[in-house]
Amino acid sequence: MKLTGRFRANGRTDESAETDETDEYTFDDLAVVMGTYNEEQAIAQVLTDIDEVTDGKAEVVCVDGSSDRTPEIARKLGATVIEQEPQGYGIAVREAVLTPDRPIVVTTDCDDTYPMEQLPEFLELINEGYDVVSGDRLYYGAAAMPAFNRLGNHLFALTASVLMGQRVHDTTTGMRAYRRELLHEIAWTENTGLSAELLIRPLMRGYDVTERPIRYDERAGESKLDPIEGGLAIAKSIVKVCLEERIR
Ligand SMILES: Nc1nc2c(ncn2[C@@H]2O[C@H](COP(=O)(O)OP(=O)(O)O)[C@@H](O)[C@H]2O)c(=O)[nH]1
Ligand SMILES: [Mg+2]
Repeated sequence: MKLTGRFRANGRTDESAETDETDEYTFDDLAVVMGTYNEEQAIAQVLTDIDEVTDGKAEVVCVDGSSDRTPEIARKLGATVIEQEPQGYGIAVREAVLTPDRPIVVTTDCDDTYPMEQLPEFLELINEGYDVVSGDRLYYGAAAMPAFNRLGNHLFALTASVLMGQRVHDTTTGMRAYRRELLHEIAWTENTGLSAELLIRPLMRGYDVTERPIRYDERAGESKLDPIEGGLAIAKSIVKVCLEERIR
């Protein structure tokens, strides 16, 4: 486990920053978490990919609201499954990110769209000192994303950038790595807009956040988010969270 930490942008230094400790986080320190809602077409592939890439070392947590075989498949493949009535993306993902005891928490969707093969790169960036590493799907064009969603995601990122005064490129990505401690230091309020909130609050509080390009694949199974209703909720969350952080 890594004990070192560089000077933190929010003004704190990790306790052992002055020691010569050079150990780094490994996959044994990593938990991959997700909300799962009727994802039986995708879950086996997603969990197998995580297992292969991390040599079976990452802990996997699924917060599940399914009525299909998703939780059964997840348990069979070694994941911890927390059952929860389906109440929306953010209610599930908030529970998921707060569950692991491991120091690094990575989120993903359970739809086979996110590149688990980039987990080593995300871990490496945390080891370099970042608090949050955020996957930017729009960098490579996100051709697999419906055009309406792609346009919406560009607009969300632009709006958030203007309101924050810092350029971000993908505010609604499902794939990020976080230091566990920051997930517990901040109070999370959003549901559909949680993904944006998980980027905006750390950024506006001075944590070290970086975006990295990721590939984005065709989804296996149906999307659980309505593009119009969900898009409006996300836009509202972005404005609300940015304003709250400004006056904090
Ligand atoms: N447990 C739970 N998971 C959810 C809920 N809504 C969405 N999810 C999961 O959250 C992730 C993101 O949803 P997804 O349909 O991929 O959204 P999209 O990427 O915008 O199309 C997926 O893994 C879903 O299964 C919910 O109400 N409860
Ligand atoms: Mg998805």
